[in-house]
Amino acid sequence: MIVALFGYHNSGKTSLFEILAGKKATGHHTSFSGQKIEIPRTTALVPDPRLDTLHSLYPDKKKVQVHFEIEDFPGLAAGDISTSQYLAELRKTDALVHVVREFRDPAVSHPRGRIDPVDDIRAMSEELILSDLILVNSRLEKLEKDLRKMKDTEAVREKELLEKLKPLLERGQAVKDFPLSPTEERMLRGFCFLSLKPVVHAVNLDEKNLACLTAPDKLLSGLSPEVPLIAFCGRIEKELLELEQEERVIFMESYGLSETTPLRFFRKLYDVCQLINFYTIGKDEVRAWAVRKNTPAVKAAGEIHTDMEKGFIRAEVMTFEDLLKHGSWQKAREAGAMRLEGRDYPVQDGDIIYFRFTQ
Ligand SMILES: Nc1nc2c(ncn2[C@@H]2O[C@H](COP(=O)(O)OP(=O)(O)O)[C@@H](O)[C@H]2O)c(=O)[nH]1
Ligand SMILES: [Mg+2]
Repeated sequence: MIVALFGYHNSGKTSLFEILAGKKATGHHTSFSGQKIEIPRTTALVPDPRLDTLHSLYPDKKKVQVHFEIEDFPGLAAGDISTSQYLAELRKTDALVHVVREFRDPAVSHPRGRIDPVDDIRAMSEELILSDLILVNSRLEKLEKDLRKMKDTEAVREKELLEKLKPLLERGQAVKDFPLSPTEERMLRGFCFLSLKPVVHAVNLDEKNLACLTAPDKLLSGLSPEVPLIAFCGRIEKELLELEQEERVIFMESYGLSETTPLRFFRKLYDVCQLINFYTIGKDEVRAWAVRKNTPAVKAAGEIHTDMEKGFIRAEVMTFEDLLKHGSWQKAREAGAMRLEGRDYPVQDGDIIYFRFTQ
């Protein structure tokens, strides 16, 4: 899964990139000039207290966390986003993280000339919708031209769907607010609409507002409570990267912060992308896997290996809580905590699964 950090210049994208990677970026170069675009990428491990607990029960095995690819997009000036090359890159990603500046520092300029995170969120959301409207308009023009030359029922259907979508975008609504049937969703998939992608707004707080790290909505009055937010403090947290992990935790606790930014960040991202984790205890490793909510067991098996999906027999499942209560898979199984589930079983968050399959 690829996650884009994007937003205006100097909002703190590179700072957040480093915080999520857990280290300073070296040889980091984000640039955007004309048609050439450079987007550094890093692999970020998803912090997972449940996996840590499981691993503590099997300390001889390797611990394997879920990882995401994080991309540090070049900064935007106001109105910049409609440049096609930038958009094309953004469309390739799976989730968007809009980095929003709340910190005040006269030495760091803001492309919109003032610090107003609520207005930045509104403006950027509008830009995403606008970019989709431009896409719809140019596709409609092409379809109309083609249909004048030749009859094509597929093209007619696509045109009808886009014509329904267009007024919605013109009114400033996102594609994700438009209820789509599975067929319609398939028809639109190729467009990679930006306003259909999951979005989290990551607010880069001023040092003096650190107390709002877990409740940034208090600082952003007038914003709908449904807008997904997380907060971080680029300046302080970047300094913490110089410290060892344990010292970092002590420092954060001294500010009354029990949860790190990566932990809060990925929790919110999971929520917005509708992801859950299941776990496997293999011969050599204890491992976390991310899947969409309601993924059937057979597809979850396919995440591990295509052979497991093809030869799926059944899933042996227990909850994380049951395993923890009994101390090991074997003991929990003996106590009757293990269930047998078929291919359509919707995997639940925290399930520990052993897949039976034929090769
Ligand atoms: N005062 C203050 N400055 C910050 C904070 N976060 C980032 N900066 C500064 O703002 C500038 C831009 O940060 P950077 O992460 O490179 O932003 P980017 O342009 O979005 O990648 C740098 O000089 C940072 O040191 C913050 O929380 N407080
Ligand atoms: Mg940067």
